[in-house]
Amino acid sequence: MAAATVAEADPAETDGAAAASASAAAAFTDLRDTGWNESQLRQYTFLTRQIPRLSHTDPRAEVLINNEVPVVLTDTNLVYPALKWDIPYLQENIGNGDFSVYIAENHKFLYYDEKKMANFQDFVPKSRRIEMKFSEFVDKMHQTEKQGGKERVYLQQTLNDTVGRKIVVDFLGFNWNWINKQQAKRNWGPLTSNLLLIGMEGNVTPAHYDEQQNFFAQIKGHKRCILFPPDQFDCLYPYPVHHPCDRQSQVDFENPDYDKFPNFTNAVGYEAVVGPGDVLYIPMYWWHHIESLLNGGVTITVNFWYKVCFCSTISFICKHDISSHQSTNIVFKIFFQQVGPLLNMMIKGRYDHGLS
Ligand SMILES: O=C(O)CCC(=O)C(=O)O
Repeated sequence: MAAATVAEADPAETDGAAAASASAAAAFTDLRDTGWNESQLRQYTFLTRQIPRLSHTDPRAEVLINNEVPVVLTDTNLVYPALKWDIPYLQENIGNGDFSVYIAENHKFLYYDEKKMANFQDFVPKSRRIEMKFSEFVDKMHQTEKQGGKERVYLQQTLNDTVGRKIVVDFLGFNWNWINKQQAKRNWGPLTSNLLLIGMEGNVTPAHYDEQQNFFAQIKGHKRCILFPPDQFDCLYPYPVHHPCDRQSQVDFENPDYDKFPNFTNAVGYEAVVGPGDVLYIPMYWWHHIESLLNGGVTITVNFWYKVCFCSTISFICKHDISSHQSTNIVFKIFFQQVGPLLNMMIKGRYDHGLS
C-alpha cells in the first residue's frame, strides 16, 4: 500500500496469537471490490501489517479475540438494522436530545479530558466541544464543507434514551445474541456505552489507547484503523497521566519529531480499512489511530465498550511484555479509579456508616 508500507505478517513470530493472525492475514487475498482506493489513505512513515478479515464463524477469529489480538469480523450482522442509517434518516428519527459535537481547527481531533484541564493551565485545546441539536450539527457540517477551509466537525455522542422510536427499534435489532456471548465467554464486565461517531471525510482521531475492550462497528463510509500493540508503549510517548491528553500519543504521525520521540522509528502498526457491516475488535490497551478516508464522504460508526475487571487488568500486566513505565501507569490509574474514590469518600467524610 502507498500510504504506509504494508508488510506481510511475520510468520517467524512464535507467539500463538501472532501466528494465527499471520496465517489469517495470508489467507485473505485482497480481490474484493473494496469501495475505496489507496489514494484515499494518508501517508505515514512507519510500517504496517494487515489485520486479518475473517468470518465470525472462523475458529481463527475466536483464537485472535481470546488472545486479545485485533481482527475484522465481516459478517456478524452486529448493527445490521443501522446499515440504512444516513444523515436524512438520522435527522428525522434520532430525536431532540443534545449531541456533543467537536469543532477542530484542522482534521485532527486530539481527545482531551476537560476535567484534567485545571492541572495544566497552559494547555490550549485545538478543538472545542459544543452541545447542539442534531439538525444544528447537520447545518454546521454542510456549512463547514461549503467553506472548504481546514476546520472540521465530528459528532461523538453516547446513545441514550432521547433517541426516537425508530432508532430504538434499530438498536433492539442489533445482534445482541452474538455480542452478549462474546462478552460472557471472556468474562468481560458490563457494556459501558455505545458511542455514535459521525465524521466528515478526512477526519482523524490521533493514536490513543482505551482502558476497555471495544467492538467497533462501521455503518457508513470507510475508516482506516491503524493499531499498535501495548508492548509498543515506549514508541508512542503518551502524555503524562495528569495531562488532559492522558492516553494520547504525543507523536504527530504526519510530522514526527524524531529528536523528541526517537523510539517512534521502531513503531510497527497493524491496519485495516473497515466499511459498512465490518466489526473491528480493538483490544483494551491497544493504541489506535482512526481516519475517515479522504474524499470518502460522511462516516458513521457505533462502538461497543466493555469494562474489564481488576483481575483481568492485573493478568494483562503479567501476560504482556510491557515496560515498567507502562505497568506503573496502569496500576497508578487503577489506584485512582478504583481505590481513589473510596479514599475520596473517606476524606470527604461520606464513609460514615456505623459511626456514631
Ligand atoms: O472512530 C474514531 O474516530 C475514534 C473511535 C475510537 O477511538 C474508539 O472507538 O475507541
